[in-house]
Amino acid sequence: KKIRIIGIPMDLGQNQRGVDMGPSAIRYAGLAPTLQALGHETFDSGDITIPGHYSLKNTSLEERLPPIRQACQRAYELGKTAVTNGEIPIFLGGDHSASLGTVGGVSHDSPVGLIWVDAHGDFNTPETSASGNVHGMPLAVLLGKGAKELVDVGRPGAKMTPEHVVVIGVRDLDEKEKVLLKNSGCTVFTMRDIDEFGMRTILQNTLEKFKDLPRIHLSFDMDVIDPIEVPGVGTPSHGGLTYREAQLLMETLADTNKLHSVDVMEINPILDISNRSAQMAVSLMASLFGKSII
Ligand code: DIR
Ligand code: MN
Ligand code: MN
Ligand code: MN
Repeated sequence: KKIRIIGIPMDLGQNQRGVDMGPSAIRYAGLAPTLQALGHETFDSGDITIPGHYSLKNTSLEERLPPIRQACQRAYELGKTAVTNGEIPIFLGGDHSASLGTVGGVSHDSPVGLIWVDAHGDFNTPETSASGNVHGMPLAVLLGKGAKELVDVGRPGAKMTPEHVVVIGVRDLDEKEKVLLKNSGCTVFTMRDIDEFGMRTILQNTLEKFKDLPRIHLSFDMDVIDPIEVPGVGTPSHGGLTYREAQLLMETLADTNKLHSVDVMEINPILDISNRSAQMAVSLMASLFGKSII
């Protein structure tokens, strides 16, 4: 396969420094050579320029919206170009706000099934958000809710319908966000569901839901994995996926041959231990792109 690597060193969607180094950390952990060893061709577009980056600290949501919008617009365009050229883009975050651009771009001409794997719902709007951080909002934006300048990135209006969205691994929702997500029409598999039914059943249900969709976009927030295994994230949340559960998700998606595009988000090497989280991300990508144990 032809794989397009696109770095999005976005850090304006939250308040911790260092998540902009996520793309470098994942490259340093050997993403491209690992994929090449599996027989794929890789192309690296480098990093998107994030306007206002480094200079917009401690500013309001209003001030951050224009630069976030601009960066997401660029992510949209690069995603659109990659899939038009028959490449599978891997977007490297950066905070998760960038995905409001990537998902729109890769679904520009036909719908994708979106699997949002995250400790959080990312379903806040400026009205419900306690933090004001855009990385807590991108899934709502993709469904057309929230700041209009974000909803209209790439093309006007919602990019996803709720029937095409499955959320996996949530365990940390804000109170008002909980109501929005519950009433959104998206399918949500919480950590409790994973505990009760197991990752295999959750994935079977997800793929059954997407059986008529030929393409899947995986938006993977690394904070879905337990912080014992992935400490390098800005908003760690206890009680997360094990490494093996995350691997099973990747292996199962690889078997479908439907992978269209992927986001690997929220790695912050400043908060990490010896780049472990990026190494984890690379080994997950290896499984997603076909590495099998035997
Ligand atoms: C929280 C945290 N719900 C917020 N969200 C995070 O700021 O809206 N998303 N960390 O990944
Ligand atoms: Mn997220
Ligand atoms: Mn998260
Ligand atoms: Mn986040």
